[in-house]
Amino acid sequence: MTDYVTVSRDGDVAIVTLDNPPVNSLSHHLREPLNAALVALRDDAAVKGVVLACAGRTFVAGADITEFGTPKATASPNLRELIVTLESFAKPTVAAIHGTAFGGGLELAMGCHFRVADPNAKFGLPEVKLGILPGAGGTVRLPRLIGPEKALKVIVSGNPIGAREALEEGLVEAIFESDLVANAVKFVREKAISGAPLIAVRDRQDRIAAAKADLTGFDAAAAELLKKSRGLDAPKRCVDAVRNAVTMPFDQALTTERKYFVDLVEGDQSKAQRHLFFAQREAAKVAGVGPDVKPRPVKRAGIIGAGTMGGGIAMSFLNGGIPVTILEMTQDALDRGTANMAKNYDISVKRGSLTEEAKAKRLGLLAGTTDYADLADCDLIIEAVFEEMAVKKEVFGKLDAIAKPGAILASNTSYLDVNEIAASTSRPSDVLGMHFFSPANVMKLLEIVRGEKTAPDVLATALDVAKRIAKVPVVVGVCHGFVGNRMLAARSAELEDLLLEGATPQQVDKVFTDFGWPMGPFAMGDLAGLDIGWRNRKSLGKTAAIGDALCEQGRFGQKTGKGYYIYEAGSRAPKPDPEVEALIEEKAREKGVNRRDISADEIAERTMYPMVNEGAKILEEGIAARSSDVDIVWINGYGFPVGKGGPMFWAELEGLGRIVERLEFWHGRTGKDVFAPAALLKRAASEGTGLSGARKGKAA
Ligand code: 3H9
Repeated sequence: MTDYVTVSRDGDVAIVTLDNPPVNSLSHHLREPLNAALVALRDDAAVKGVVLACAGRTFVAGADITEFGTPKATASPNLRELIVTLESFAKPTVAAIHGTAFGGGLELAMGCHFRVADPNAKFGLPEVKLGILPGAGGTVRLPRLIGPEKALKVIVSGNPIGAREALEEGLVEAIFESDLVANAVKFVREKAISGAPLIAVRDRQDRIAAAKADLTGFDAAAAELLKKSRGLDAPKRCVDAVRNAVTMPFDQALTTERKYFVDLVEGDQSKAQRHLFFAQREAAKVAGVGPDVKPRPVKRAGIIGAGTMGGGIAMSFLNGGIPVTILEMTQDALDRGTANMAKNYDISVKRGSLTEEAKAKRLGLLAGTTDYADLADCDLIIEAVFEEMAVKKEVFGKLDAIAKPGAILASNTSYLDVNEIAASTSRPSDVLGMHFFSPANVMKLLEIVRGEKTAPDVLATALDVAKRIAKVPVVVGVCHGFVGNRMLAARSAELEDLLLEGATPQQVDKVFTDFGWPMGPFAMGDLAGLDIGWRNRKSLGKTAAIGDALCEQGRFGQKTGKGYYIYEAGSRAPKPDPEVEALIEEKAREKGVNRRDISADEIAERTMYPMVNEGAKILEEGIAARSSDVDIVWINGYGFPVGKGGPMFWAELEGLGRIVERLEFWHGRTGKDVFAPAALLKRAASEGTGLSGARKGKAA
């Protein structure tokens, strides 16, 4: 017995309790005593049955991810060996599951003859989200318990199922409303007394028999699931492995699963996805906001503006169970906004992702008003009005007058100076930015903008609210465009010139989609509406020869059927348009630019390297606290491909030295600022520290 594993007795039943906080992951220091305890119990004739349970907030949440890539990951006893020990028991074994039985935790539980659970327990094999597949028999045993098609869905999506579903599907044998371990003891004793034959999961054939005879349904389900695999290798391997569970003998399928696991875990995609797992958790840790800083209670949120953004933000709060008062200038605008929200919920109901009851419950939490006084009881008020400083200041002046003491005032600004907004109130310490991304009810990212005077408990509240409304928060400092939009501007800076110099929109977009972005920048512009940027440019006195000419012709993108591409009626598929190519050539002639062939490498270098460069400047200035925070912004707000781990992680794989060298090349050739390598980037490259370890300070 050790601190990590204790064995106690209830008569002739042994209870093995694992205790490896915070989530009972299967670290080597736990596996060793666990295996020893199991071997002793297996050989102890006085023990008639065994309960495997966990202390703390959860059952085992998986293998210890921090061990991956270290000798500890494979040191004996490994998880597969542990499961073999469990499966060799001639007396009944039961896993008593509360919290989350995830990954290796569920695999361990499937090594037992039986599983019983708390009603709130969740079961999942989320390995795919780490770029791997279950590597200790999960793909071979789960189909034997719940059937290959259901197992496929659980494994390829990585999403958990609840206790009731697990019971219906046959993954667990019983749910106990209370006294889980005591009931598990009773359960296993009854099994021991009954003397009924014990069948290990590996020997079960009943649930895979139908698929063995005919895999047509399985293959169709797999093809459907793989449509969402976005260039990632792990989902494909999950499908192969579950298929093998049906077509191969157990041991062969297990060995093949292991091989797939090793290949994936050593690959860049999994490294990237594991980086993101820890990066997301790191991002929630904010300097000056320790566990002693308590969030303020938020029982009601106020949202100003019921347009696309305000409506989406309001829906996020309603989805998180937080009542909302939404304000618009006129009753008409308010009615339109709330009708849009109801329409969005209707779509979810039609799709089957929301029930009518849930929809009614959410809308029941919504109150509309045209009177600022009705926001007086809100604990947090977020404005999503027109992106102009004077308008924002006017709104904040009104809020300052009516909001109760201690209420938090947030701006959803995408670019503006939060310090200036805060200074327009009498309570700048209660002000911060909460920058949502469109569509706000869908996109996960929340940039929390910390002003100079923002109080620590105000930040803590924003972080707490983000968790309640299922957003991924990243705290950033004040600058034009914060982290995401500032880097986006750098990524976009060369787009017009690339077209003028010889590229086509489709050629540029292909470089992006080949890289793994869901869309290229021109198709994205067409989707968002080219008139937005046009208006913005006009207000700033800026021009873009091609972008402006398209808008002057009424080519605003998808909504007008034409933009950088042409769209057939009712279609969202971009088709290259010879008229656009002619227009680009004409603009190049006017500007005296000689068009030439532009390679895919050049396009990547002139768009993605400046994006990384700007990220390094952002780190140097302390606008983002860590390079991994920048990655989280881009993964959750801009569709950066998950398998590449975010721009800063990707940059390190690409080679910082190479990026600096090419930036210098383009800087020398064009003299443009976007290519001037950031001092921090140069230092990280020359000192070999990587971006996360790079020193901040004077230029190299
Ligand atoms: C696997 O099992 C492979 C096998 O098939 C094959 C092997 C051969 N390891 O998320 P939280 C840390 S792959 C190490 O904030 P919550 C986490 O970093 C694994 N550390 O809590 C954080 O640390 P810190 C498959 C882990 O309550 C702390 O625990 N399993 C692990 O919001 C608290 O985490 C998974 O992918 C781990 N496995 O959520 C499950 N898990 O405090 C991954 C967590 O220093 N885990 N940590 O920042 C989760 O999904 C969530 O942590 C869970 C709890 C839902 C369990």
